[in-house]
Amino acid sequence: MTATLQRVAVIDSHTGGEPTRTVISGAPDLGPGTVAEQLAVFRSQHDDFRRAVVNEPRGHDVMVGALLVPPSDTSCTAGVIFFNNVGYLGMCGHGTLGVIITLGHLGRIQPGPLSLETPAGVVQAHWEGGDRASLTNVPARLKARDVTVQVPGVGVVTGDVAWGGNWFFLVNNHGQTLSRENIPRLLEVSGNIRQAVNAQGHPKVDHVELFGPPQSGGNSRNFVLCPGGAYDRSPCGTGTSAKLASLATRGLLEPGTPWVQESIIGSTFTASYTWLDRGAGTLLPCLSGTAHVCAEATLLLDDTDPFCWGIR
Ligand code: PYC
Repeated sequence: MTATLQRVAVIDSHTGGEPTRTVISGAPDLGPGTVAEQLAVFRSQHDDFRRAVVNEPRGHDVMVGALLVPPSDTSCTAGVIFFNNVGYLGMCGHGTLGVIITLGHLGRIQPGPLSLETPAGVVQAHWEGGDRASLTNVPARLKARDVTVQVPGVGVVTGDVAWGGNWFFLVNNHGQTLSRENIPRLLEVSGNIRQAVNAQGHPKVDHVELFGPPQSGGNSRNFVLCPGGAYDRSPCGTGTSAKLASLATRGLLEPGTPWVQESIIGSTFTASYTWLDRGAGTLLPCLSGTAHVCAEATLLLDDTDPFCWGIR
């Protein structure tokens, strides 16, 4: 059989330890339209490409993909669609920082402001030059506070359902130690919590965020379970945004006051917010952090390879 070899140029980066694989060229044409419309085409017609880029044997469960696409909003530098081992993300904070540092590495942007169109809306960002960037996320809000769930193997847990570009369940009273040694147990507990909260019929929670005391000078440490079962090595940009919504709505954090969120491996994002509509409880989170480019590669997609489209 003659192989059809598709070449896909990617740049890998990590943001506080969490990987982003930015697809530069070689992706399917998703046609015209908004980035949300292009995502619909990606999802319905090219899901095999998503699997090939982020899943084994070329990727792994932690990898988040970022496909650069033409923006429909001409004020934007680029459109970007985020995806992972099991599907698509409306928005991704660490991934946005990774894409900005990648665009800088490619010489496609200069230090200063830029806008990116995502399926969840336009994100304003700023590249400081070097490894530091910031972004103003899509509006965040607290949807339901003090939701109580009975979790098998854990007991009664109370948390908030909040939107930060993805849906989160935010938990303080989980009774677990947030340490790297305890990660297998944290994965089990957060997985059980997600199952229990989703059985209650809230907006489908795709991420669970457990909070504990800071360990390296921040305001709080977190552990974030991602949709495909991996944990976020970064403090999770959309998760930190959801946390701001919870704190702000409870009157525990004033607008403009910095909140330093530590990840389970000790990397940090510094975040703050302004109210978008105080009455409606919507706010604009602003996040800053660092990302580093760590590889330039060409993926080879050989359609005679039985595992060409990923193992999953
Ligand atoms: O930073 O928003 C984020 C994120 C979502 C999933 C992994 N990272």
